Amino acid sequence: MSDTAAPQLRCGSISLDLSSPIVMGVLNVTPDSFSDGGSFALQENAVTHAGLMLASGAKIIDVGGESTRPGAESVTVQQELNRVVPVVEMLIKEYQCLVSVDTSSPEVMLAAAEAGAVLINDVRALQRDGALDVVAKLDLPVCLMHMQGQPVDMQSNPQYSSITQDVSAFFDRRIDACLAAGIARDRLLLDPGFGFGKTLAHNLELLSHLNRFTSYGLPLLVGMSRKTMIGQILDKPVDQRLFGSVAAAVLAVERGAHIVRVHDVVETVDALRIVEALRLRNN
Ligand code: 8Y4
Repeated sequence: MSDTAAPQLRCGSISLDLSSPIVMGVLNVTPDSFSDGGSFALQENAVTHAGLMLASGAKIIDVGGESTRPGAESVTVQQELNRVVPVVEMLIKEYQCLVSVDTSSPEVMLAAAEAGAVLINDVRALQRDGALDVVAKLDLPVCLMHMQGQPVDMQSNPQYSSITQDVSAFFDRRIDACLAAGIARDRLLLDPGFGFGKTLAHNLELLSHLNRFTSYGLPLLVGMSRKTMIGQILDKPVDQRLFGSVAAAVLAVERGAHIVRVHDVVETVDALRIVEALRLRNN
């Protein structure tokens, strides 16, 4: 197997250069209460926030309408469509930016792609009925993320014989399933899924050995921003995890991550520019 990912990722008509680290900005369109996410105010707000992230150096905006936080309840496909599709449309119209859609529903993948999304980010790695076929037809890049269990119960008692081996075996199975469904290998990205059915020890082992996953020769995406693992190490609530999250992003890129999914774009972009300066100096 090759040890270097393709330096370019084809996303629709745009080619993303992965030879330096890419920041993906998180755009949640999940209302906390009172509305179903279809409200115009919430959508306007989301678009403004995306504009700030793009101006700060985010190269991709990841739009999600399903909360996959530990213990989160599931949403209907219609709720997800109402939340995600108008925002994708507005982002393309306003900024002509690269939009990724964070979804596991084939209906949402299709509708978001029609609205202009060029990357599918699926925390369930195309395991829902119909998802493989839709992505094969769309011919868009797709991120295959590892998760043990489902969001509602994934943190109850995560267990592995060896986390890196288990995650690799999962990647092997999902890559095979994608190829069998007619998805080209150069459409795939991999993500070990920090926090998705993992204890702190599991997450640290994954981060420590992240470079093992570069042997697939596929782009690696990671998300640790503000997550519980950062909170556990720092013993701090979600609004005080900025510096820890930035450190985690730096460590991940040092270990081979190509794309980092983050909330705090300015800070992460600056930190990664330092990493990049040293990398260029040493090459
Ligand atoms: C505070 C902040 C507490 C964030 C929890 C969270 C990933 C992902 C998520 C990831 C990829 C989250 C959609 C979870 N995490 N997609 N999505 N990789 N590819 N939780 O790690 O941010 S949502």
